[in-house]
Amino acid sequence: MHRARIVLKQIVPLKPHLGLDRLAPWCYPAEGAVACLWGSQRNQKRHYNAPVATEPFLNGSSSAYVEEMYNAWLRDPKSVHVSWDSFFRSTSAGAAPGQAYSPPPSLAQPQRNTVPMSALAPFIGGGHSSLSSHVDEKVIDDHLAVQAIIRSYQIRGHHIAELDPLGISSADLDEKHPPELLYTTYAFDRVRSTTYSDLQKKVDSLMAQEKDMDRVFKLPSTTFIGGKEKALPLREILNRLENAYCRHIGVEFMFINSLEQCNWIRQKFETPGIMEVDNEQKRLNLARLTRATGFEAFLARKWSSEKRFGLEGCEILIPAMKQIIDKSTELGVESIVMGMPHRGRLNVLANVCRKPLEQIFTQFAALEAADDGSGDVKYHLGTYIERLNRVTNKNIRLAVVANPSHLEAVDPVVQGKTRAEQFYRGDGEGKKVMSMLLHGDAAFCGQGIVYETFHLADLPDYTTHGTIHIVVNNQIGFTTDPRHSRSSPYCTDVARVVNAPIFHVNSDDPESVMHVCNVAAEWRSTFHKDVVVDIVCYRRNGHNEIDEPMFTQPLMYRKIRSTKSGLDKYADRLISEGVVTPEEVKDVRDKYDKICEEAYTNARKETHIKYKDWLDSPWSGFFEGKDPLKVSPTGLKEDTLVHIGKRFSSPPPNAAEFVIHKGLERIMKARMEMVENRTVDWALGEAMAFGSLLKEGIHVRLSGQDVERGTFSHRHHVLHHQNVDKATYRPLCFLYPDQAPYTVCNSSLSEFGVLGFELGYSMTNPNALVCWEAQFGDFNNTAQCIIDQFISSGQAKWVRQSGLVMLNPHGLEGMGPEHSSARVERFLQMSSDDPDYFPPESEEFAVRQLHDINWIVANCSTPANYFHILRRQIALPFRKPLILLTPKSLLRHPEAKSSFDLMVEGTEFLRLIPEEGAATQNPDNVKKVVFCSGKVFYDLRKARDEKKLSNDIAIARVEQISPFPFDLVKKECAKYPNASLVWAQEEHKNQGPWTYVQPRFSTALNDTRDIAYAGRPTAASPATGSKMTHLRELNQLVEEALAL
Ligand SMILES: Cc1ncc(C[n+]2csc(CCOP(=O)(O)OP(=O)(O)O)c2C)c(N)n1
Ligand SMILES: [Mg+2]
Repeated sequence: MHRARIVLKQIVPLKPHLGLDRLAPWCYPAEGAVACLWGSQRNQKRHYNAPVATEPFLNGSSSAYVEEMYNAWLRDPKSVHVSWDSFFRSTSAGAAPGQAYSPPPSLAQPQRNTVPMSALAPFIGGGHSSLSSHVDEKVIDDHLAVQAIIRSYQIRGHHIAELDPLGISSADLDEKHPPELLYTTYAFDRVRSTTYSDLQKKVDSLMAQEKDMDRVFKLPSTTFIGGKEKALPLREILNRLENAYCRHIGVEFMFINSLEQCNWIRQKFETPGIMEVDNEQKRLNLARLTRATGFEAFLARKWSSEKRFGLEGCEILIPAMKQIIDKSTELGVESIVMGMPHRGRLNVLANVCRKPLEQIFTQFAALEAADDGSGDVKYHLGTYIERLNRVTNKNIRLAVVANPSHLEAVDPVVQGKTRAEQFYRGDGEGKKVMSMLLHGDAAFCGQGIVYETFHLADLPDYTTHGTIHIVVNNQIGFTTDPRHSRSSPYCTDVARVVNAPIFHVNSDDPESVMHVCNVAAEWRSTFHKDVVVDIVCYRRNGHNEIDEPMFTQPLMYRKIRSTKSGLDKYADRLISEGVVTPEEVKDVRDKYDKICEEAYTNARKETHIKYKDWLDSPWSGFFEGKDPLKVSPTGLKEDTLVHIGKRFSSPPPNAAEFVIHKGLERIMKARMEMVENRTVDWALGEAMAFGSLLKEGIHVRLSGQDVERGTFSHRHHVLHHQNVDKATYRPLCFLYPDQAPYTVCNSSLSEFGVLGFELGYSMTNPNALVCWEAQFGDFNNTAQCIIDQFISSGQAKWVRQSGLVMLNPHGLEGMGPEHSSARVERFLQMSSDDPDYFPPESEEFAVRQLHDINWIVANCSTPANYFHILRRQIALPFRKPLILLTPKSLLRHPEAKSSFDLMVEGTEFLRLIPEEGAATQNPDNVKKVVFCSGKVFYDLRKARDEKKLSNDIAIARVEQISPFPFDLVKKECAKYPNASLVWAQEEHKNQGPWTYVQPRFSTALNDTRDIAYAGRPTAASPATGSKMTHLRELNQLVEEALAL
């Protein structure tokens, strides 16, 4: 009846509620929605004071019913059930309380832990005279109804939980009371009221007169509300259900398709007394809340006009995160990787990570940076801390991953980093390392990357074995009301796709918040699955501290202004409970304020800010003692090439019965022949790069859509037994007994999510080659945010390096506008090398350029060069992302093969492959030098040779486009002093490398010679959809390039 009172309290004043309906926020609640709340009044029962009322199984108003039975029995003992007959006989004969009732022999022995039907018979309302079939049916019906009510509370109780600390709107955007949560719906004796005035009149009498309320019902095994009791009166059942599901916690879990997991959750919320906490925990909550609140207040005082995206209105987030960390460490977690947006970030760094306050405060000063990079605003920076958890006395590592403004984009990065940490620690079940992701309500439901990230949750090569998500659900996104920012009832509905339980909780009830945090941590530790804590709160200020929220949310903010802070409410409560004194409360506040003041004084003494203080992934030991300009050799001993080549070309050793597809047998045979002929094609070159790194102890991971076989069926890193399901063999995992692990994994169909994940993976350990391959390069733009915000600019913003390799199949081959271009122009446009600056020529020219640039963009035309550039990623003394354009038709092109001679010791990656043919013999007579990159080289060379122009035209390949090989271009041009220069590309003029290379050629040549363009004209679309047009264009561009 608690619910009834609450609902009635809300509706009787008939005042407008804020935002009751998505389209008409000013509407009153629909009458029908509440009319069914109330059943009919029942006739008053006479009170009966017979001694039987002292029987322990009888209580309260059930004695009224007993009186009826008794009167009937007095009139005619046969008119009541034999059990009543026996009972009244015994009591009349003076049996002691508890001894009078004995079950009739006709009824079967009850099973353990069950309540026999006969035991319930005495409580059946309606004055039935025997346990007739009619009565049986009613008992059953009513029990079924009770079961249904219980189930309804479990399924839908959250809809009516009191989640909004402001009390003005419903977290599910629906003010209606679900009818299945009204016991009257279950027809114990249903008469519907229809009007509010009816309701008003009936309120008091209904409370007192609901007859069914005192009937006792056996509890089904799907509830834990009884504790040790197996049956309860309906009133108590409803009370306990209300307490479990409709107070300050709303639990969404009944969609989970595991009975075990549902029961686990029921138990965590239904067990009587489970939410009680001791005074020590209460004081800890208060202390933590005090620090969280004090931190924001301090910042507001010192820097009142600075944006900091404060946490006011959800300060409870800090104790909540700490509770999760405490519980998780207690359960064995040693490292937590966190991702979070702007809101409350500084507070998290200060009070969760315990980053020195001085470092945080220094960020508010306009100080010079002590190290390289352009830096980032303070509420984006990452951090990494190792410290003792004082509550559990265990060491814990906490990392907050730096992130851009782009909300939720950090999610997959966090997951990848977490997965990598688990991998390197051998933590195959995620017991030691876990991720925690924080979200804003609007972003959580609005950003598709959230969904893409969730879908990695259970994939064998991507799972982090459960993430704890926390939503700071302040019921607003910048200025937008949730009714206009989402179509789902809750902002958390996206989590349902992975069967994650969702705990909505009212931020103003710290103990409920801590309870759901404990349950979330236990859930993850038990089931290793995702879980969501949705803290329903408010935002005390505008979107940031200098924003005026009254422009757009006047009523909400009027309410907020008159709402006491969460800290004040909790402090008042604990004072009234006698847990703390007002002096203690003040003392804790003052102490923290003093800590802040001291740090503030120290921060003012700082002269520089240090970006390195904000590193989220320190690579201890990697940079120390290294010559920053020394690259290790990438060529290999021939023996190694042969060994890897043969292993890669062989079926499982000693497994004659492993049946390989006939087509694959042919491929393997051809590979073996290449090894014997000392040549490699693309796939073999790649395998040798991977295999040799594995041999050197470098973990290699290749991830992306269909990468195991390769989109173009060229790779085949996983052999499938043709007769045994899921029996596979990965040759590269079995090259050497002591090799590093190789992971090759087909990913979900997500670029944004998976590229972000691999980026995160690459951040954990520099001694790994992490590659992501796009199905076609064209699709990388759905991950544009990861490319722009993290890969191209991550080091500059966050002093964080990554050696991630992006493989982007690229080439205009007549496959239409979406299967042709990886949009190399975009990558090049974001390259940070200066087109007008020719760095000093020296031995270290190449490595210095690599050191200084933000990433490397290359289009290799030979397998040997591909092999070297992959190996060079690890040979470098630092890490840079590598954007590779990779071939399609070249994968099988008979000329696109390399000899071992180009891969053995002493060989290296060629940034530019000069002309090597006839033209070099008489360079003064060469009329034209054609520069190009990638596959078009083969078209140009073929046409040139067919035209017999090999003496007249030299063709040079720019393999590393960025950083631009100024030195080698200059040299190649100088070789042919009388030649005209042309850049030939297959991409359209406004695309491809042209706009990048043109000014750099001028710089390389000191503006002494011009370079012309030969290629497709400008276009809006990357490629034609017509095969014929494609061929005509190709022909034209080749003709133009070779024209003399
Ligand atoms: C991808 C993206 N789009 C838009 C923005 C601009 N923006 C910054 S905060 C914000 C509102 C976020 O609302 P919510 O997720 O509820 O977080 P809150 O600020 O309420 O904590 C928006 C739209 C952004 N940062 N990122
Ligand atoms: Mg919000």
